[in-house]
Amino acid sequence: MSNEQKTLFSKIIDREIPAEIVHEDEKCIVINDINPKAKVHLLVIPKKPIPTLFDLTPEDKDCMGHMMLLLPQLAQSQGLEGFKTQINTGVTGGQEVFHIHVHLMGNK
Ligand code: DGP
Repeated sequence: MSNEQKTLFSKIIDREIPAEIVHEDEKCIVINDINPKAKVHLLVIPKKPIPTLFDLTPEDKDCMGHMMLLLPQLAQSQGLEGFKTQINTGVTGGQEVFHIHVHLMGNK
């Protein structure tokens, strides 16, 4: 993939753009949102650059399940007793970066 075609989040995954990385494993990366809407505002991002939830295929089940299981672990490691999640989907769904990401937001 050429650099112009890469998503912002793929550039962060490839360390071409800096970000505060909270967690990384073989399937996903977790960063602090640059414009936090809560005391803790993380973005959980699959390494595969899937544009939106509409583009998911059965082969993505494992990765998406992995990200769901990671959410409560991340929240606990951030000292949160509760949290909100959000996945904006499509322009009319408020999505700005077309590489799936789960917002994890919480206040202590
Ligand atoms: P969404 O609207 O769901 O596509 O959210 C995109 C989020 O990405 C938004 O909350 C701000 C965040 N964001 C945008 N650019 C950057 C960046 O360069 N670094 C980081 N860490 N977050 C970013």
